[in-house]
Amino acid sequence: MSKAELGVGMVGYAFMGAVHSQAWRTVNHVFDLPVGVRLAAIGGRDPVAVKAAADRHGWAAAETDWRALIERDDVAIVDICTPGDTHAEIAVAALAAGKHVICEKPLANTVEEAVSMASAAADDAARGVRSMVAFNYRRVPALAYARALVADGRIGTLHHVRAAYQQDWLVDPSAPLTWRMQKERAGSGALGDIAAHIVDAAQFVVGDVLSGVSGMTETFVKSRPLSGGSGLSAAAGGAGVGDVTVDDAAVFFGRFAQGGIATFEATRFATGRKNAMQLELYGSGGGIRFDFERMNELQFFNGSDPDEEGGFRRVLVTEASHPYLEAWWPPGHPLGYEHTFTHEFRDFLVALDEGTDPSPSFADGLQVQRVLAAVSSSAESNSGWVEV
Ligand code: 4PW
Repeated sequence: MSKAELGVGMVGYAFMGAVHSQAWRTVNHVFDLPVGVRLAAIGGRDPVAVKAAADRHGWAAAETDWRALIERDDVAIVDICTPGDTHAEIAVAALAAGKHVICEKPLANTVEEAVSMASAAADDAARGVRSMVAFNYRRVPALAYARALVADGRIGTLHHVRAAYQQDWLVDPSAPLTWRMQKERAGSGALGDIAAHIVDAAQFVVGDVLSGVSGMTETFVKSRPLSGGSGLSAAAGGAGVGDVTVDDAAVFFGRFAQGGIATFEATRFATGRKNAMQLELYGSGGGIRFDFERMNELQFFNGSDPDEEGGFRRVLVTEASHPYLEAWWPPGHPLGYEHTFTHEFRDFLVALDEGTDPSPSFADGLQVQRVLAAVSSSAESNSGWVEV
């Protein structure tokens, strides 16, 4: 008997749209899943560009109105890859239409929007409509394995977390102003775009949530050209220069609810760093270090090793027994960024089939949003500690 097939309708076709397309195309060819997917329709406002994206990425149809896309009978899953200012409206409408929803991070631009999304998701989960926020770095096998090590007590009682997400694509002051630098579209800058990832990853690996934070943010370049650039750096459009209305960098520290303290650094001005996402954990019995630039490895210090043989050891996370890797290549054959999205969709489809809530839920996305808002509030008012 052929397996059930769910149609996906994806809104957005730029960087994230391309990455998600690849993962939707791949997921059923890698994992043996009880449910299949079909790339039913892709949505975007520009008719020529969205048709080109449909052809390039393998979507059966293109829509220029997201409302028409979510109403389609052949769409059962709505995948939101648009800037943050549209997330709440699309997600709430899609859930109301009975469609399962995956939404890119950060969940929304404000806590209020995230509350409306989490509450719609909770109501709709009761009638079997599922939702998930797309924190893909959770699905790096090494980070999923790090979580298992922590849960197994392999580093003992947690004392310290150090998290950093460093990029440098804005260090050139002539780099154009993109939607990611406009508060009304993106909500915030490095904070929502990349600190959101390390907050989620740290909480995921630790298995706890931040209870309070204190932070500061900085905008190093206050205005930028409105034209030029391409890809991630494509300008928002217009003539002359426009104001940067978000943070270029954010640094903050926080405390976990069950103990342990953490520092976070998110920046687009770390010259020479392209996409360095790092997480370190130190406990009473050991330590773990991860760097996305070596995403197939963990550094693990086992405190019970004899002193003479101590030191961080390189663990190659490429065994079939590591998370997600039973479906991929033989040991020693590494994965990349795009595979984290394949894993994300695998987990989503498994949850749909089992009738369980996928993780991270919109409620989890809301909790991250509250952390980001607390950092903003601390930074803007220069007020120090803010409870989450
Ligand atoms: O989600 C993140 C993006 O918004 C990404 O993983 C990297 O940082 C690449 O672009 C931004």
